[in-house]
Amino acid sequence: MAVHWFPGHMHKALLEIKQSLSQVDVLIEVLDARIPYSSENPEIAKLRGDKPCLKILNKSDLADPEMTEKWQTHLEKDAGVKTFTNSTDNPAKTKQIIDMIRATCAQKDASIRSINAMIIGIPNVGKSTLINILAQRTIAKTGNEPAVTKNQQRINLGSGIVLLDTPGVLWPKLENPNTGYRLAASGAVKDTAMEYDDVGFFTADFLIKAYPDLMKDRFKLDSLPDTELAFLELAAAKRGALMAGGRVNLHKICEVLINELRSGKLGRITLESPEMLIQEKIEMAELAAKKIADKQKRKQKFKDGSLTPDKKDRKEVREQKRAEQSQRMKKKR
Ligand SMILES: Nc1nc2c(ncn2[C@@H]2O[C@H](COP(=O)(O)OP(=O)(O)OP(=O)(O)O)[C@@H](O)[C@H]2O)c(=O)[nH]1
Ligand SMILES: [Mg+2]
Repeated sequence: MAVHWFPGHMHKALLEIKQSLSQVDVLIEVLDARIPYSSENPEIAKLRGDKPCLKILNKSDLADPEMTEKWQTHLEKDAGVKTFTNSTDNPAKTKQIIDMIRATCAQKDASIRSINAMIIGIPNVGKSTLINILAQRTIAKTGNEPAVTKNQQRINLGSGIVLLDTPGVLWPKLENPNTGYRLAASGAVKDTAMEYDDVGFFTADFLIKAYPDLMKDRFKLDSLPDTELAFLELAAAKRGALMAGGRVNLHKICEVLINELRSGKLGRITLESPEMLIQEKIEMAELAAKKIADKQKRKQKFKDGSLTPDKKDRKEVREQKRAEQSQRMKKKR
């Protein structure tokens, strides 16, 4: 199953973000530091043009610090992009964002006096929490579930900066299925729009390969098995996630794994690296090229008149029926 969640309110919110973009001096894209690529909105990337963009790697307290550094270097290769790591445990550092907003705008146009900054990002990434820290008061509603903010909200920070809080949005088509799983694992997708088991298997497969020591520690295992299924079975036995008769409750252990990942109990984990993404992009491009080639082949066959076996069968049946019909007509005459 590929994760898909794009309800009506998100469609509307994405449209409104696109409409407001022209009045915005600087775009603040709040990314999840655990999934900096999967949490980046490709629709906005297409529309941003040369508008300055500050990418906040948020929830960095939950991410692998070494990977966060790698991601910063990778993201800043893009012209006009600056990055900043942020988490709620250091509000004094968070306030540096205000200076960065000013500096970013001054670089582009020194004449800008009043700055409009729009905050965008996937659901549940911490946009409203960030705004409350910058505004030094609880002005935006927050909550540990996706889709808390439903409408745009303007917040005047004083000293010439106006922030626009926006509802968390995903995008209509997740080209890379792994992106869907990572978004779901991080908590950006509503529970009812994902299967815990699918996301749990995907996550377990990644974790036993990328963070084996953290998994051994957390589930008190001497060694790790090779497959995600065997790992989940062992973890379930350790946590008592069993059904009547002692059978393993895979659904339960998948829920445990995802919840502990989201809350940081498994340790500081990043679910993707720049290298993985480069590789996945190549694979997706190959797949897309194959699809186009297959389609062209089908079109060519249609032009040549060479029919597929399936179509041939149907043609024969049609011709047989026509012959029978014609026989019946002849008999009537
Ligand atoms: N560990 C950790 N949790 C955070 C951080 N920032 C925000 N959160 C938590 O993430 C959850 C979501 O925060 P919100 O600010 O409501 O997120 P949002 O992006 O506005 O979400 P929507 O309005 O639903 O799109 C809350 O439970 C916050 O406490 C952070 O830096 N670290
Ligand atoms: Mg919000």
